[in-house]
Amino acid sequence: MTHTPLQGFPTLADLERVAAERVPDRVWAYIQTGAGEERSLEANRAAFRRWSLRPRVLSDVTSVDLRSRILGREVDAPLFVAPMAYQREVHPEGEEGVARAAEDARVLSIFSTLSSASLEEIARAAPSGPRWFQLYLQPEFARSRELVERAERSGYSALVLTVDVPVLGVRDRQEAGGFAIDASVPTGNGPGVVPPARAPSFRGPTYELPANAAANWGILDDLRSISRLPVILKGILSLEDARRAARHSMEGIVVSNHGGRQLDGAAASLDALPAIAEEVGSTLEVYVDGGVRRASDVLIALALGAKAVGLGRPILWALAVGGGEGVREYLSSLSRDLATAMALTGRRQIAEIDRTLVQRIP
Ligand code: FNR
Ligand code: LAC
Repeated sequence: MTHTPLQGFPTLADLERVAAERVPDRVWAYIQTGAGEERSLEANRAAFRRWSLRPRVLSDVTSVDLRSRILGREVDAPLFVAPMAYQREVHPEGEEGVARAAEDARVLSIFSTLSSASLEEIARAAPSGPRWFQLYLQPEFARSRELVERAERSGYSALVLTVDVPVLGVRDRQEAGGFAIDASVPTGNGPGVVPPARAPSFRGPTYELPANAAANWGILDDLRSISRLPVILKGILSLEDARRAARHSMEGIVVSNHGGRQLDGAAASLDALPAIAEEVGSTLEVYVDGGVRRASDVLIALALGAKAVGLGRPILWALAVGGGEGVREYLSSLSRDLATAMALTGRRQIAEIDRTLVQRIP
């Protein structure tokens, strides 16, 4: 057998443990942190444990097909790599390694405005994608517009507007570890690109934020006026906002609490999913991320109405341990485990994963 970077890490817990040893402590604190007491971070995992699977038997599972469509494009599995900033801090291959791995696996990947590599470098590393660009609004719309135009020119096929970061969440673990999200962390998309503010400033009697925080729903019309790309809103947790996204003709939403990194106490992504998917799932595509670790998590999320399921921190653990090759291996083992879980539940195709597959644990 040929040697692979993740060999010797039989469980995800092993991968996480070794990743912690491979990256500097401050970067590890940045990756792992949740906001505040990390209630929402923990809630994401706990939410999956409240559902069990109802396997069906004797369904001839000699052939299991994970292929799916995301906004019309065929992919090999209903998974996506969530956008995550600063990937060269985790491994020198950074976003380019992740992009190549996702392209090899024919899985959708999404890249942050705050990527270490430029969006053009990422596109060159994995030209056939599929790849989406995640936008953090810039203080001046002209700057956001430049990023959108560059993404469109470089073959990104959708825009993901992250809407849950008017200001960064309060992240004690990250701050204690000495990692500050500010201009001191190198990014690839140009010196003019600014991250969201770390905290509001008191300008008595009110607290003020920079203009990145100024957006309201009108920004969606502005985005439509400068780009023909589909727009997905990332960071929706309420039915009201999901309905509003549908009324604004968004192509998709990501039900997400940002991996528990923003508002401590916000609902677990999975808990918010079923009602939202039921209400708007026939109007736009509903995706989810947060706490997805194993194939059974993917099944539960799909059964509760997600069209595709996002992976955050496990991608960075695999990147830390094995570079792009590590990510490729993680994606292929997760896909294989998903095929196993489908065989064990009597589902041959993704379309056969429906609400009857899960039951709430009393
Ligand atoms: C993120 N996330 C994120 N989201 C986003 O829209 N833009 C970004 O730049 C980042 N950056 C980022 C960095 C790191 C280190 C992490 C862990 C996360 C949130 C990410 O897209 C996703 O919502 C969560 O990570 C999903 O939760 P899990 O899978 O990490 O539990
Ligand atoms: C984070 C921001 C950058 O979660 O999205 O770290």
